[in-house]
Amino acid sequence: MKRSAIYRFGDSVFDFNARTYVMGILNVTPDSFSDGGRYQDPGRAFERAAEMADQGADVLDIGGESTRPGADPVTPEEEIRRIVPVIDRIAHELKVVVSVDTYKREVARRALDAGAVIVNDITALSDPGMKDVVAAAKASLVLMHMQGTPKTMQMSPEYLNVVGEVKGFLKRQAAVAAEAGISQIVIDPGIGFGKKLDHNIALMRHLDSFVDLGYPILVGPSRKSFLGAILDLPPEERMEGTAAAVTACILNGAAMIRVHDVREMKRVAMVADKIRAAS
Ligand code: HH2
Repeated sequence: MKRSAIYRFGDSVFDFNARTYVMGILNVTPDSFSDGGRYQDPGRAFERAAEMADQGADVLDIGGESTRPGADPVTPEEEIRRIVPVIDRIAHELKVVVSVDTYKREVARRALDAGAVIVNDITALSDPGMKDVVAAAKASLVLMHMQGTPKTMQMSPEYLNVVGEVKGFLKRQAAVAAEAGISQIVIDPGIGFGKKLDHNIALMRHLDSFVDLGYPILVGPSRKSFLGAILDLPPEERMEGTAAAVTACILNGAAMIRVHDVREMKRVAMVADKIRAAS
């Protein structure tokens, strides 16, 4: 079924047929794999948010718990303490759509009250109360695929058919979300979440096979370890690799990219969009 490619996030209209949208990453955490520890202070987090908005971010995704491989979970109270003041200020002072990166219903509820309009759930509704929180707030939902949990997901991820299994999972979870009354759903294959190098590559190479589910596709390859595995470089030197992955994903149907390097990836997306649109 072909669904509308036009989504409304608060006052902002996103036409996913027209271009690829950029989601900037803001981790208000001590331990995220790339920007951990840099934006724990709410003032610095806001400055970084303003900088990304200025660089052309359409959405800012605010997270308060690292989900890098091996990370320990934090309590909802701690996550709320980290992110709610930052979300509140960004939502009131910047002209950007705010997304909250959480899989916990209490955190989502507080973030939505503070001005977030998208819940980015990396567990695609593992918390059974999440769908009702999102539906009640008339918010939008990102459903991401992960095999296992961040603590254990990279130990030995296995698939018989990674593209088919991830697609089937996202289709089922999108149906659950739609049934709960959530009308704006975005799907994400979850690059790096319980996936080996070849799994990540297959998902990006065959991203076009998710298009017929009818939902905008988000991908988050930014600075991830599959790039480190290919290039043998640390996270801060993976920008060119990120650009290559972003381009491939856009040509294969991505509607939104989740990135650290907003200014650079916005430029990459503009060029990739031109090539995608050409006849
Ligand atoms: N990746 C990360 C976190 N959230 N959400 C979606 N929808 N897609 C992703 O690929 C994704 C995500 C991991 O990256 P990051 O936020 O940079 O690091 P950390 O989890 O260490 O905070």
